[in-house]
Amino acid sequence: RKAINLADYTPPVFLVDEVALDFTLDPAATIVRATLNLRRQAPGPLALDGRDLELLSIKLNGEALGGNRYVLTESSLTLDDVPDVFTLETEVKIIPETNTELSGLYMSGTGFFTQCEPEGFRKITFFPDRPDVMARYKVTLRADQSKYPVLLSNGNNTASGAAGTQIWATWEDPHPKPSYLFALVAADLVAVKDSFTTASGREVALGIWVAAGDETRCGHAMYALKNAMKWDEDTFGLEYDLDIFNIAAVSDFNAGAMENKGLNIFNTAYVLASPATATDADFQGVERVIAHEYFHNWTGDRVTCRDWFQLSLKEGLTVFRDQEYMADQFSAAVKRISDVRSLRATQFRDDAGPLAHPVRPASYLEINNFYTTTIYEKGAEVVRMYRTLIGREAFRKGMDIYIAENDNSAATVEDFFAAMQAATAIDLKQIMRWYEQAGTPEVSFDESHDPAAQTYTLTLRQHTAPTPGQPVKQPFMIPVAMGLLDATGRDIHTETLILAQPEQSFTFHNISEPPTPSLFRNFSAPVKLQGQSRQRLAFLAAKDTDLFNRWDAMQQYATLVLLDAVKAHQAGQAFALDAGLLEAVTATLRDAARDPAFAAEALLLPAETLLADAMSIVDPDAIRFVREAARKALGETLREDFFAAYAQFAAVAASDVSGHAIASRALKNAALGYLSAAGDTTLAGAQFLSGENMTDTLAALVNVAELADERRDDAFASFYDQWRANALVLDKWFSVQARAGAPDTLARVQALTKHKDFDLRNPNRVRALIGAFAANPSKFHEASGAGYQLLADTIFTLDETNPQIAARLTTAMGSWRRYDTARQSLMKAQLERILAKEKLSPNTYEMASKALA
Ligand code: HT7
Ligand code: ZN
Repeated sequence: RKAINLADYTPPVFLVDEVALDFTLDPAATIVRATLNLRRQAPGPLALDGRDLELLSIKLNGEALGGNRYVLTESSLTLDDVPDVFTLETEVKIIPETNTELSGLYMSGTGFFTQCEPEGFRKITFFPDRPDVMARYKVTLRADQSKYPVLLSNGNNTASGAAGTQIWATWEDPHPKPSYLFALVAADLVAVKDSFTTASGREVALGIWVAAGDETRCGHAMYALKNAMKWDEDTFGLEYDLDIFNIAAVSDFNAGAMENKGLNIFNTAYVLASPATATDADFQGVERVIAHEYFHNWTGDRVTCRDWFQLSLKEGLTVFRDQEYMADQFSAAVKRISDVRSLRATQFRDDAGPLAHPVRPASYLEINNFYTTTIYEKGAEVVRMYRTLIGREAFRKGMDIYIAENDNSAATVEDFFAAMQAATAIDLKQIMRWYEQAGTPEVSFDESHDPAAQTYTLTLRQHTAPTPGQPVKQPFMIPVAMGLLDATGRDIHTETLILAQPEQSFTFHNISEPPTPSLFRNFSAPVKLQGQSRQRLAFLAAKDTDLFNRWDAMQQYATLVLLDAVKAHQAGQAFALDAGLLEAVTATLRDAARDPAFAAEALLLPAETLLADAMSIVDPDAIRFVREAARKALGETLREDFFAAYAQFAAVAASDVSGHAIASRALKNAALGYLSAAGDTTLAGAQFLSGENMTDTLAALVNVAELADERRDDAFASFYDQWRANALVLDKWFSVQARAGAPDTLARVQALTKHKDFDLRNPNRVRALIGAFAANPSKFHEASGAGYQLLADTIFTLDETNPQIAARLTTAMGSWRRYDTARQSLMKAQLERILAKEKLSPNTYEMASKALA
């Protein structure tokens, strides 16, 4: 497959105004009849996309066409000689039961489901499968009533009936939409129903459709849906625009969920939650994803993307919106901390490697490979920077303009820029570089204080290292939210500076004493700030008025001391706990009651992957050794305090999922982690046995998993016995084992790939075992290379059934050049083996070849 380039975009030759689809659903032979009303926009032939379709008949304006009137290839149907306005009818056969890619129409557990974004619709019928062709859909579904009693599609159910053993239903969607937002469900499901009254008084019927027995675990999803609907009205003035909103849950799904117009399809992992089966993080995941998909109704569905290069236009904006929603539900600072933690752990790493790409890529081989943290999370940071630069009021005005100007159309990143620019007098031109250039800018600073003039001058410099295909970078427009602190920690000045040049100086007046600058408050730009001394970090960690920067200073401080400890360990020296780290952890712990959710975040040491990113040659064993030694030393030294915190925060009901309860459990389980690291494992064992709440049970199990003895084996055996029938909980059983630091993890994961409950066809299970293992730095990178072999073997097999997931797993070896020569050659050999595979998918080809380039 050849590269698709943004520069080659041309508008569609034909638009489709209306489409009528008629499905006779059968797992082995589904018949799809499509009637397209087409209208010419430009000279040229009609070229329709189509893959894995058996063409049964084709008619133009009612007249059957012979084989000489069209050209059929593996991926297209082209008609040269067609009028400017006409109707095309096609009839195709497809085979849902053999569709293991989970793109298009496929079977899963309870019945038929679709996934059309980005290019799945072409596996259902011949169509101009591109987002700038927006049509009105009328869909009729026919299926065996006993097996598939529920028939759903987009929009409103306008007619239904039965004929013998078959039932049928017609759905009409009044809103024009691109093909990627089409959906159908024909399955044996039950509904949890509710309703929502919009701000203007319209009643919307809400349904969450799940397998029988799962209705009891839909309460949080329904709560989140109604809450998100209200929030979007209150925050952005955006009201839902149909009379029905349905969500259907499916257990085989390549991603988290899909925002199909009026019929969202969800991975069960983001619908089902009860305190006994889902962790607090799962509850928050459900709420976040429900809100995210709902918010797409305006930022994605009503205003969609012109082409897939604009993907971040809907995804970055919608992630920003879900981040803001979640920040409003709980603690804004803690939400920001956890978002930045994950941005640094995933996006920063990608931006520094061979798979780095801009928020708007210029080229791709396979668009499925571009659903990345750069498009989503860095894209959200770009939207946030607009708001930081122009302020909340102008941003809201810009959003109103964006929606009004682009409603019912397919927009570009330039359209979003134009709307924001129209709302402010600040010249935003340079912000476009964030869409065009990959890489994470590094910002350094110098400062000087003039006591006589009472001025303080801050000089900021930015530099961005080359990324593939972009050897030279132009300066970014970087908002620097900052404060100047006096010696007591009081803010004497706050401002948002704009750093737009490679180097810029800012002078502040009436500054009598040398202040301490607190830069990039609340993480005002996705950059790496360099050159902060330990002394300064310790001061900011204790005093900064910005909660995010207090946390960040502590993280940066811990990173510096742990990296020093890694060097000492590599030089054969014994581990010694840094006094400043001990002091900071002690202060956090003793002050935890003030804000337990924040304290729980602050108590977590930087992840192994973050420490790895700061090393020129990554030493995964030394990193793990040192991080564990620090946890053990802190646990031992502060044993009394950790026990006290554990007891203090233990008194919350197992069924309580309020913010207070979640924060208490987080703090208690952070204490449990340190006590377990210090060898106090009885507490974890007891918590595991008494657990009626999955957060507590799993936190205990994570610690027990580190013990390579029968206590661990008994715990996993009993967990398995209790939860074997619950797929989502069993996923946890797999992933805790794959993430463990115990010496035998690799062997256990190898054995688990043969377990009867391991299933390569189920993406959740693959992510739970193989994805989790590939994210376990010291075990995946075991010096023998057996971890790489295990991953590559999985990719090899999986590429034949589900190339999207296979390609995603391949990225785990993307950073191979960062390791020692022995590991480099072992990873490289596996990537080469994958690349040499016969009939390798374009998905995996793109990732493996770019990783090796
Ligand atoms: N917009 C959706 C993306 C998505 C997806 C992409 C590729 C393969 C399967 C997929 N399922 C959903 C989800 C979202 O970002 O909201
Ligand atoms: Zn999305």
